[in-house]
Amino acid sequence: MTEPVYQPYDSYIEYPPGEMLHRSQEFAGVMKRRRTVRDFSDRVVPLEIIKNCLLAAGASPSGANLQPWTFVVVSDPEIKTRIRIAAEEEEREFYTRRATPEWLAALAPLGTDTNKPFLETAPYLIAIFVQSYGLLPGGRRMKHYYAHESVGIATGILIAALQNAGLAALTHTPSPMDFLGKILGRPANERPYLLLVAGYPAPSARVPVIPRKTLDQIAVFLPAKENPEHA
Ligand code: IYR
Repeated sequence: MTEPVYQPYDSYIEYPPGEMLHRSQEFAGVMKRRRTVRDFSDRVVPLEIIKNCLLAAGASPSGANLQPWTFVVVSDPEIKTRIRIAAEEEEREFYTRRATPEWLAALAPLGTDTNKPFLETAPYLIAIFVQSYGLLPGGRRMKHYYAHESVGIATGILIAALQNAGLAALTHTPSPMDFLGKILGRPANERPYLLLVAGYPAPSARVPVIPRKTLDQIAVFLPAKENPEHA
């Protein structure tokens, strides 16, 4: 059993309430401008920006701090082509056979189809893997806790970091995604979680007109009970 080692929380910065309000508004503004993009430009994006976004994602909380994620950054055109071919094969199966009419109806407002040119056009594909278990030095397995939740949180922070940096992203989930592990040569403990496409939107990019729920639709504010001790 390893005992915890503590240090003061020196990296914490407290902002005055006015500044907190401003920062929270600004960040909500940045995130409200986020749209899932399907038309990407082939413009080059410096890898350093992607690395910084990955460092932000890597600072996410995770079950028992086991950080059960692997991000594979693909920019090689040949690998992107192989991923596109394999993904489109799955998508053809999905759109013509696997998807229920109900599912296709839910997707209709997004205008998606089997054609995934962005997998070749965008400068980066970030394949995100969940490590279902870890591997200890002697090859023994280390159990991972809440691995999917942890990778979901890290993915959300990565999407926010890309948006904050001024990039567009697309969460792409061809299903099943087993081809990703094969093409990218990932070990048996890693399962594909999501394929994130990142880059500049094409100048001609258009996004569907779809609604966002209002605050009242997504949150419930329970009134605080009067506490006589605090009255
Ligand atoms: N993976 C398919 C279908 C798809 C499914 C959902 I749920 C979406 O939100 C969007 C698309 C595709 O990428 O076309």
